[in-house]
Amino acid sequence: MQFNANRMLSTLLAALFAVTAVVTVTTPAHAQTVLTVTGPAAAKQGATVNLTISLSGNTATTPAGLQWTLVPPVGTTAQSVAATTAVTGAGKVVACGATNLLCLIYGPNQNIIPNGPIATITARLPANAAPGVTAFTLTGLIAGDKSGQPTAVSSGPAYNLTVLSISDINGDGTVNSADIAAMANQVTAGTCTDDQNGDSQCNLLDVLIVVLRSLGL
Ligand SMILES: [Ca+2]
Ligand SMILES: [Ca+2]
Repeated sequence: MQFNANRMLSTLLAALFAVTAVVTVTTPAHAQTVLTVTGPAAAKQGATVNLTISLSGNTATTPAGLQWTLVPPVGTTAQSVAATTAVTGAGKVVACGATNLLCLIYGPNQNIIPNGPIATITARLPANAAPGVTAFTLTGLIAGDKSGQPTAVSSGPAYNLTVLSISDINGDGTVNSADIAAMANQVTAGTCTDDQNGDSQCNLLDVLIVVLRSLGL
């Protein structure tokens, strides 16, 4: 009986090893080029946000160049675009359209674009952006290898930004008496980080605007 049990155990282990070996052999080993956009979890209406475009899955031969279009919430304007040092170190430059954020990374060489952050885009949210969750997406992706041939590229997980009301002084997602007090404190303390009406100063009028927003008006 003991012999049979040991034999059965040996047989099971052998079968498990065989299955593991098959799985190991048949698992695809190819990498896929993936572009991802990330940024802060939350920002206030009218705020400037820094967005990072990152690459993963490069290989020894691709990508040598990339193209994408960043589609931000309506009304968002791009302030600047910069390649990371990893990209400039590979002899590449980044260029984007002024209005449509169609961007290219290319260079006079066959160097491969490295994994990790590849470009930083600074954008300003519209002052009237609707509070809540809004998405930035990457579309129109094109990748080319060092011979100029197209290669597979896809976009990573969606980047969702929570837009906060400009009157949500403490950034907790609601506008209430705490924000009124915080705005009043900025006036009396002479600090002014949350100017409500765009006149570059904080005074009674800014407090009254926060009061109205707290009332849902
Ligand atoms: Ca608040
Ligand atoms: Ca003001």
